[in-house]
Order: sequence, then C-alpha cells, then structure tokens
Amino acid sequence: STQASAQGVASDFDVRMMQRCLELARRALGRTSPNPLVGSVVVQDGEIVGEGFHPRAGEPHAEVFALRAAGERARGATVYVNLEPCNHYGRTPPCSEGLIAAGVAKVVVGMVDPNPLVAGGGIARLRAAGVEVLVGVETAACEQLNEGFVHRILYKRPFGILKYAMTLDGKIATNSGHSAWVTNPSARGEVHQLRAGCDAVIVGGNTVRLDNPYLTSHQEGVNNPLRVVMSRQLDLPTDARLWDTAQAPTLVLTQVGANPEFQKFLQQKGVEVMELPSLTPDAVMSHLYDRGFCSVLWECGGTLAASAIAGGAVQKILAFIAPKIIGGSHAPTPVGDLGFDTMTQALLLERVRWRVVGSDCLVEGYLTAK
Ligand code: AOF
Ligand code: ZN
Repeated sequence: STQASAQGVASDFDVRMMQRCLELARRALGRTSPNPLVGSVVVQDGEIVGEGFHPRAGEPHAEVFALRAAGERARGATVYVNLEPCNHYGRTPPCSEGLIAAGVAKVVVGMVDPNPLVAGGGIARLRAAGVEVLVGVETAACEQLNEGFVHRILYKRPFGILKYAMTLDGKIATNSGHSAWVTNPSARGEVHQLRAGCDAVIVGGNTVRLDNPYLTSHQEGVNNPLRVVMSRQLDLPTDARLWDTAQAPTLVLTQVGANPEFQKFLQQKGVEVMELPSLTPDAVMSHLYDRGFCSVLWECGGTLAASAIAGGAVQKILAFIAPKIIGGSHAPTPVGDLGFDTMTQALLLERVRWRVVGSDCLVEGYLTAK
C-alpha cells in the first residue's frame, strides 16, 4: 500500500533531525565511555518540542532527557535518536519502555545498536507495542560517530587510531629527532580536537625523551584523554611535561620489576604506574578495554606504530602530510619494520578520504584485519 511505502522512506526533514541528534550527541564527546554518544529529538507537528543527549555512563540515556523536555507533548510525537533505543536494564531502565509509556507514535533510528543486550530488541519491542519505527537515517554518519563504541562491543578492545604527521618525503623528524613542527597550526588544532574525542593517547618512551609532549586537548572545558606511556626500562627524564598531572592524568605502563626507584618517583608526582606481565600493544589495549575505553589514539613513533599495527591495535590511520622536504637517510619514518619484502604484502586502507587542512593534507583510512 502507499502508506507502507511512505513509512519506509526518510525525508529531508528526517535527515535534518538526525543530524541534530548527532550534534547533540557530540556535546558529550569523550565523556560517555564505555557508553556511546547519543542524541535525541522529539518532534510534534513538524516542530522540535524536546531535545536531549547522553551525558555520561550511569546517567539517563538521550531519549529520557528528550522525553522529559517534551513532557505531555511527547504523546503522538516522533522521536529521533542516532542509536537504537535500548531494551535492557543496565545502569538505567530500558528506553523502549519509556518511549512506549510516553505514548510516542513513531521512532526514527539512525543505526541498530550492536550491543548484544539490544541488537534489534529495542526496535522489535517498539513495533510490538504499535509504535512505527523507521531505521537507517544518516547511518554512515551515525556509525562513524560511534565507531569506537561499536568496535569495543564487537571486538572487546578499544578502537585504535594511529595519527602521525610527516613531511612530503615521508619523515616524521630530522636525523637528530627534531620534529617541532612538521605540520601547520590548523592541522595541530585538528589533532587537539581528535584527542578530545579519545579516551587515551599512547606514546612510547622515545617520544617522551625527544618531543616532551603535553598530549592534551589544549582547550577549556573539553575532554583530555588519559596520557599513556609504554616503557620497558623506565629510562625516562625526570622533568617530562607528562609528569605534571594538573591538566590531565598520566599512566605509565611498564614490565614487571622495572626501575623501582623511578616508579616511586612517578607515583609521588601523581602518575599512575602499572606493571604488565607482557608489555605488548594488545596487552595495553586489553587493559584499556577493562577501563571502559572506546577510542584510543596512538601518537607514537615508527617503532611502536609498527608493533601496534602488527598487533592489531590500529583500526584507523590519520596521516597529516606537510609540503616540506627535510631529507636525512636516518630520519625516522611513521611506520617501522613490518617484515614485508614485497609490495603484495602492503596493508591496504579502505574508505580512504583526503582533505586539505591549512597548508597540509590529511589522508584518512581504515585498516581491516587480514
Ligand atoms: C540508548 N540511548 O543514550 C545510550 C544507549 O548501562 P546503561 O543502562 O547506560 O546501558 C548502556 C548501553 O545502552 C550501551 O552499551 C548501549 O548499548 C546503550 N546506550 N542507548 O538508547 C542512549 N547511551
Ligand atoms: Zn536507553
């Protein structure tokens, strides 16, 4: 019937409302893990009568805030939400029941929740109660916003992003290790924004010694990720900026029994130190999963980057390329030895995008497990 086909089609208005959901969801950027970023809008007679977003795990879900704001005007309304409403008792009660109790007529869902506790159950529950449900509006944008959450749910590891900045001749620093700066200020600004959306940023000891980075988001009121240093020997400087934990917390991961004196020094500085039985990228990601993290940024040098890639700890690559030439036969490159001898072994990026950032170029793409 005409009615059935009309029900299944998203309008331009639906698209705009879903984009509004994503905008609302992003207000909690970097603060919701292990939960997803979710925004919701309640519409009555073509007008927004309530909005909400999920502020952090343990707090009510987006739909609850939006329904509260709409009050009685939720009856007969259409509710937009970028992730399928939940149907389980977690830290909070099921949103499916809340939507049914509020008497909404229709729910428009951006994407199905991959969480096995939900996974289509929320949609089925709503339909069983006679609520019309439209699924799949702005799905690609919804999936990208929560790619960390989705990866965490599916693989029981945080989503790993490797970010690096290199010159046009493929170097991340000069022969001497100097690297401030490869890219222009607007590219560095993008990196700060990227950090705001991540739960942790990881470097190795070499980056601490050579770059002495802050690894913060450099902006008031936005999330700073946990700064993680991987170091086997703890042969690290005493005056590193990362040991100042006033701006953001720091975690040093090392191997069992490493440099007890330095461990004590770090702890006195307020730096958390943890010994892992084996200090591999996967062991680190496993630990960060246990902490409830969704997205982790690798901002390390080439040696650690290669082992993170080889260890399956990198799902996405962001390469900033600056139109500079520095040469140097010993100048470090973004990815160290992967043990490949022929071009046929090359890791191929998928869903590749290019864009200009100031005077630099950003290449983004996804690695898939071979
Ligand atoms: C929604 N809207 O705003 C969020 C959802 O422990 P809980 O009760 O917070 O449940 C967490 C799970 O609920 C999370 O893993 C995800 O599947 C879903 N999150 N769902 O409908 C929201 N934050
Ligand atoms: Zn919910």
